Amino acid sequence: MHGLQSVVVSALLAGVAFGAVVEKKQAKFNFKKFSVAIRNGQFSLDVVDKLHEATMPKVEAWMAKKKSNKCTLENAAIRREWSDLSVAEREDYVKAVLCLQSKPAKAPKDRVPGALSRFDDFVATHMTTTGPLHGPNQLFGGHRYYIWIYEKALREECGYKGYQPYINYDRYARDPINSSIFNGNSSSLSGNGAPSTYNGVPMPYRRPYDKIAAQGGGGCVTTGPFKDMVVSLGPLSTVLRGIPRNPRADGLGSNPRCLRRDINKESALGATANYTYSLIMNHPNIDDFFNRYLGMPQLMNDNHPWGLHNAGHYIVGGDPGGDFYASPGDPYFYFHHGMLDRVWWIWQMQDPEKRVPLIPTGAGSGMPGMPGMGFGPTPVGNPADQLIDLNWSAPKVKVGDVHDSLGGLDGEMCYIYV
Ligand SMILES: *[C@@H]1O[C@H](CO)[C@@H](O)[C@H](O)[C@H]1NC(C)=O
Ligand SMILES: *[C@@H]1O[C@H](CO)[C@@H](O)[C@H](O)[C@H]1NC(C)=O
Ligand SMILES: *[C@@H]1O[C@H](CO)[C@@H](O)[C@H](O)[C@H]1NC(C)=O
Ligand SMILES: *[C@@H]1O[C@H](CO)[C@@H](O)[C@H](O)[C@H]1NC(C)=O
Ligand SMILES: [Cu+2]
Repeated sequence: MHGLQSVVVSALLAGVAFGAVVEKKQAKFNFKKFSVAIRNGQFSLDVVDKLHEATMPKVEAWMAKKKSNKCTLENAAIRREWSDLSVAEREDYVKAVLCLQSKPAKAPKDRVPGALSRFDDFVATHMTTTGPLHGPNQLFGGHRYYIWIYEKALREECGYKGYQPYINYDRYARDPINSSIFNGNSSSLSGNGAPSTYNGVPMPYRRPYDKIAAQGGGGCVTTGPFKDMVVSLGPLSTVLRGIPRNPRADGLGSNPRCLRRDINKESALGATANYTYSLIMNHPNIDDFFNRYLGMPQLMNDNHPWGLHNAGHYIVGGDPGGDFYASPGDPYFYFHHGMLDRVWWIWQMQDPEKRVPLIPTGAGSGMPGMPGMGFGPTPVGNPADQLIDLNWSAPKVKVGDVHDSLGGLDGEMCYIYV
């Protein structure tokens, strides 16, 4: 089912008045009307949401002009913000993730004995491809493809009818623990970890704030749908102490343990809408945008100078969420990278013709915000032809083929954010 249609159906099930759109679904795309119909009225539009809306005419003009394939705005899938889903839709999403966690792994057993489920296949893939996937050429496109493949698995293997939700950090930054995403009830992604002696995350070279202080969690998650989840792969570069070591040096052995988190408001406050807006609008150069996204150069005399990527990761931190290699082992990962993908998309759409093909080079990145972050192998030849290799999880694709979320992969990749 196509995006607009499936949202129409689920919005109807959720009791949202949506008749006009049902009748006119073949008519010209009307983002404004559409977005109003599916938003959670509890949240007003933040400055990035407003920018997003204001950008849609550029998207429409570009789609009308570019050589079309089968992807159109009318049939594009729609990725929505978590709180814009109804409670029933949130539960459907959670059910699909639990389903993926219950299906047998496809990763080769001899190479990845620690992959216990289809969900773990994705974690393992991220671990075996961490280097190239985080090089400047692939960080954006590689993660776009990775999330898209995960979304496909939820839909095709677990019957999920929606699309991958994203987290608009700004909605939760002031009280993440009490939010629809982390309050620990049945329609959340589970809650905080139990108290522990966790110290927080060093954020070197930022002064005077060079650490995301722990906020009291760090132990096992005890509430919500993922409280009994078995984390098996890793750790490889954990921010927590006292995690049992993986039996294999590459972290791919089986190491069953609980999901640990420190839901962290101090981290989240580095991802409020004003930071995101500034990231998008004040960095027209692709390398500057890439660097700021990763928190480089390090901000001085700023209360929350982490950079959007770090800030979003350490809202949960913990294990494996705070592990550079194994972080997709916390189901939250896909919400965070969904938002990052939305941010990149809004950045691209400020000038689609020019910006869609742009690939960061890594120039001027200075000290990395996380170990290895932003530093993959130097590409040989045209970076757009570099292959994104997700091992057993997906066919290899060229970086340049996933830069357009509205028509990449010959039109197979076709989605927008609302
Ligand atoms: C969550 O909300 C409750 C009551 O609404 C409040 O007492 C508590 O302090 C809040 N928790 C946090 C971490 O802000
Ligand atoms: C869980 O929390 C969310 C956010 O506060 C709320 O909308 C929902 O009704 C709660 N209950 C259930 C069963 O999900
Ligand atoms: C965002 O707003 C906060 C709170 O007002 C402020 O401390 C911070 O410096 C702002 N950040 C940016 C990038 O404007
Ligand atoms: C996965 O892909 C990476 C990147 O191409 C490659 O280096 C690695 O050997 C592959 N690993 C496995 C287990 O196939
Ligand atoms: Cu990653």
